[in-house]
Amino acid sequence: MTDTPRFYWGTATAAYQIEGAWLEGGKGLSIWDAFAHTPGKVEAGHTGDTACDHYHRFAADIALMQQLGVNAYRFSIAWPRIFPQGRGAVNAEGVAFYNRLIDGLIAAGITPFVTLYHWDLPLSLQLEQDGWLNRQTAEDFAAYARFCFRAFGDRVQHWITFNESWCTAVLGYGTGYFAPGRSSPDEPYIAGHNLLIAHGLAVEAFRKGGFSGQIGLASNCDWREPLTDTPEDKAAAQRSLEFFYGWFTDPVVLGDYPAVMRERLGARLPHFSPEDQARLKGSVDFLGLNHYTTHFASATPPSAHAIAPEDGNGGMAADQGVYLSADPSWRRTAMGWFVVPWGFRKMLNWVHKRYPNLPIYVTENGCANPLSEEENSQCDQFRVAFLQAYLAALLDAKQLDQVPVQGYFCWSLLDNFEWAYGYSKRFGLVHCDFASGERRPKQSFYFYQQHIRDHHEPD
Ligand code: GBH
Repeated sequence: MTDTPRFYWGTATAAYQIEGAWLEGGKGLSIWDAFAHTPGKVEAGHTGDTACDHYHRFAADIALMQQLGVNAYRFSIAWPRIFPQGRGAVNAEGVAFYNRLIDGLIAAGITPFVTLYHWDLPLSLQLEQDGWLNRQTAEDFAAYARFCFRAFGDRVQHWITFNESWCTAVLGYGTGYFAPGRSSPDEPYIAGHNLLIAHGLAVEAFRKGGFSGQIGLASNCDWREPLTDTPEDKAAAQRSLEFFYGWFTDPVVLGDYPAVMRERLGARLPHFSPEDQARLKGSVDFLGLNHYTTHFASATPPSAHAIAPEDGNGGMAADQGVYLSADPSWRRTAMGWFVVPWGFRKMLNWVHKRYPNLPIYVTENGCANPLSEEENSQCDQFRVAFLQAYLAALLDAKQLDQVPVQGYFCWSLLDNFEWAYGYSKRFGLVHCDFASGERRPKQSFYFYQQHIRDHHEPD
């Protein structure tokens, strides 16, 4: 299969957020099944038990993507569908499901980008060995990854090992907002370390196994704009970006954590053995960036409009010695995230400058539309305006700044299970009625369809 460099316009989803069928097809339980079924963890007690029922409706979803005109689709494989207990016996029905999905995409002319881990760790690995706090989980991940390369690698040429390790580490082990719901100052750095080791082991299996194609990570980062142009605030913004994107990207490109993390965290930040380091350095063929918002960063508390560290940052802001704030004139999405398209352009430039020579895929970008507007109609004007502005920023970075961006994946194809927010936040280009499963394209769907037509790059 040849892979000529061309621009990929796609959409993105994740298994637990859309598949449903939580007890079907031989699937084992994941930490998200357990977390969502724990009272008080997810808004309104929502779970991903049925979600968008994509497990049964995937063919209709492929047809929707064909109508949209995307030439790529990023989805994740549910590890517990392949190995219900995390390791050991393979579940053939799970393998068959992803074979049908991948074959259907290829028949529709859509290139699959496969994420191996989008947060749904097999529950048994959590209960038996403390999940990502234990290096054994990294070994188990590598075995699962190797199985997927063998099973699907004849058709899948684009692999993403981990989605947003920052979220797993900080929200899963720092604030406890996400599964497995742990809350500790130090565990995020231990979990993050084992996630990186798992990535290194999987990439080693990929490369030594002689599989063709590209492999990388999808890491999230919000832009940090210095609040003032003092050297202190500029350093604070840079520090914050290194603690955010650099945490998971410096090791896989340069071979170790950013120096500023070592300085500030001391013994709280684990060390890589020489073998791990050798495995990690240069272990990505591309950089994946999930980007949603922007904040100001400063070295001293801002006089106003500060964002409490509880807002998604856990204790990490204190570790960084950074204060976050925002401009009160910035519009906010239904998540409360600020809409700052120029931050996206700066973010892309920062990534390219720190890690030159690597192609970049924007593996996620999108917004939750304010519900009042969306519930009444398909007229998601807010999302249309958001995409218009963020896509313009993307093209500025690509064309004017020469940042080597090779793809953009809009989050998300469908309204879906938005983690701790349940179904209360809608990110889809397509409206999903969760009671009936009915799908209906929104105005933003037609906007993105037209955008893709206007920016099609011939193969
Ligand atoms: C992604 O995470 C996930 O990959 C995806 O599964 C999810 O559905 C989607 O985005 C939408 O949430 O509170 O102002 O400090 C998003 C990562 C990390 C982006 C935290 C916003 C904090 C904003 N998010 N960040 S704030």
